[in-house]
Amino acid sequence: MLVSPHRTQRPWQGSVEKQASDAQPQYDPSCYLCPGNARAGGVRNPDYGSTFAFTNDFAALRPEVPAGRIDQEERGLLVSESEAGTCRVVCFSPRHDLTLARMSVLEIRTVVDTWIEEYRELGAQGAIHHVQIFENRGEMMGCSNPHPHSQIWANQTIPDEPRKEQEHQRVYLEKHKICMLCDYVELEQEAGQRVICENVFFLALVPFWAVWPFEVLLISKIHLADIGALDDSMRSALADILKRITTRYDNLFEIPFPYSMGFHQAPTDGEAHPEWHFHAHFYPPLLRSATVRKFMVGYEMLASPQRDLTPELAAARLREVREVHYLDRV
Ligand code: H2U
Repeated sequence: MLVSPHRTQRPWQGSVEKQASDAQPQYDPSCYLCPGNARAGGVRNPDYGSTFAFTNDFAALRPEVPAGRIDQEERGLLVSESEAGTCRVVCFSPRHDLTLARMSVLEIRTVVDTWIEEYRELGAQGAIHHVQIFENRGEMMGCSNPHPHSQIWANQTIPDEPRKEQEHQRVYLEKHKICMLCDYVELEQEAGQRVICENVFFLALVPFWAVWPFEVLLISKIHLADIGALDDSMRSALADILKRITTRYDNLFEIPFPYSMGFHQAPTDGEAHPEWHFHAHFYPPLLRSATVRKFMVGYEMLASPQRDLTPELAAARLREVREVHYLDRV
């Protein structure tokens, strides 16, 4: 990771994103996620009153895929394998105009409960070994609809990013006889300069290794392998910290802040995973303002990631904004 904070002083005549769309209505008759509306393919959403989960009509993963492996000319160069799984969509609220930042902690708690139900139900299926819960927020991140929602992709094999994390956590545990993220939480709490906010069970910080300018790592302070291990008060604590992080993000540039976020946790492969420590990553694209994003191009694509402001400065910026949403201020 190359850190070069002086780079933000360079003049910017490059791309300027358009501001996120204007305020949304509470109900949009043309939205395929609003209660009572028809989705593509004709299925009609129920008149739901809190969260609503359904199988993605355009699922990238399907359960009925037969097992298969092709190694062209048996040279080990062009190898393809089939992958079974399923994709779900979780609507956070019937309200089209809300976001996590504008929902109450109690409402977010129902989202946490739904994620846990989904994680458990999907993970209990023998052919599903990994459950990825994530949210793409904002047009800049390719989100197709402003209605508050997340996705879940559940499949047979552990995908690349969690597999790399699993491997590093396993090696660290073997070497140091302590969980890597338990160690890291302690170090960051002592240091303090990368911490953004915390509650009894969770710590939000800009990680030392952050690639994106305002990247955030949300870590459970207690050693837990997965979201299913959260008890009643931890679930509420997760809802609380999610609201606080997303509110701080929105307040930074006073816009609905775009990001991709997702949970990383133990796979559902029936094995013991003492190395896994439950956490979430937030990857927002913005750098200088509401309209100037960080481009991961050139050196970043071909050599190594480079960041334009230090993680300590990013944490200070996120720490100094308030936890009252700019739209809720009187
Ligand atoms: P994104 O906005 O993050 O793309 O999520 C919306 C998902 O909703 C997307 O994966 C699905 C898309 O496939 N979808 C349906 O399942 N049914 C529809 O009628 C439209 C969109």
